[in-house]
Amino acid sequence: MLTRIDHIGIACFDLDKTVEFYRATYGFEVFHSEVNEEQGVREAMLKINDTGDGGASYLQLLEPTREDSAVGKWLAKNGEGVHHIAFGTADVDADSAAIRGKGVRVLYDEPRIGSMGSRITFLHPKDCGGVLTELVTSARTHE
Ligand code: CMX
Ligand code: CO
Repeated sequence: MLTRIDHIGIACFDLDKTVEFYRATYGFEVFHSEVNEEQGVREAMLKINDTGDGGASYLQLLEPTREDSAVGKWLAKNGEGVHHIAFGTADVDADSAAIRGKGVRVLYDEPRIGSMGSRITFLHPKDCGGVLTELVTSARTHE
């Protein structure tokens, strides 16, 4: 069951500058940062609030590490902006299987590793009304 908005993914050209914008404008601080080479991103997670399911909601600021990555290609085409939304679930395997059964393309056969050791998969934006949609099980839930 999907129980929270886990994060909103925002693509940017300059992560440090974007982190500073969110700090100076809203007072949001970096909760966690990492490079995910498989996804081709350098990212910062800004925690916004805890959620009723024991998880939390974040903004995920994303800078591409290479031009041919998903975020690099998207930025070249669209410029900076909202890249994807992510729903949190205690069981990404069960939810992605159920959603695949409804005819929505799930991009990975097996969930991959996302922010903070989470397990993630994506739904094709063309099957979701133009919204790239991620499903996340946080490390706290699956460890
Ligand atoms: N939101 C909405 N539509 C998108 C999109 C996005 N983020 N990215 C691509 N599209 C659309 C394109 O506009 C294009 O549409 P048109 O054919 O109408 O022009 C179509 O999808 C195909 O796009 P593309 O540029 O040719 O890109 P690809 O097909 O190579 O890749 C996708 C698209 C979704 C398969 C790829 O971006 C992907 O695998 N994404 C999942 C991984 C990811 O995004 N990782 C970064 C975040 C990591 C994290 O969150 O931790
Ligand atoms: Co994400």
